[in-house]
Amino acid sequence: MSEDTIFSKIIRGDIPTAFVYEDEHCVCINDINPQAPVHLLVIPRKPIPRLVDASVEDQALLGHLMVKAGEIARKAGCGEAFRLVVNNGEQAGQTVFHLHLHILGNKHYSESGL
Ligand code: D5M
Repeated sequence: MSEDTIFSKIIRGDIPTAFVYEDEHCVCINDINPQAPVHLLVIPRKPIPRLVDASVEDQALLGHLMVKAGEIARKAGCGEAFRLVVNNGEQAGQTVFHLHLHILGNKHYSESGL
């Protein structure tokens, strides 16, 4: 679980990628392999590998990501219907070991799917 993931390279600008949103704590990009009409990734600049690696020191940052996810979803036109997903660990489907929130918007889910 190296710190230098593809997301760190995107954040540093090594891989040119359009930011849908950015501030001093996080960036938001379009997912390269969208699973919903709106599929955005909210990524903290701090390279926390997985959610379970976050500590109490990251509490404010995690709250910031959630608040920004809501704002970004509204601006992307899916404020009324989106899921926020965090995959934690390989068995849960995590492929990039730099914490990120998936915003999955405007997809009709007929049931919880959990
Ligand atoms: O989600 C990792 C997500 O990251 C997955 O949905 C593809 C996306 N991804 C991977 N590389 C890129 C680039 N270069 N741009 C945009 N999106 C990307 P996980 O929860 O780890 O499975």
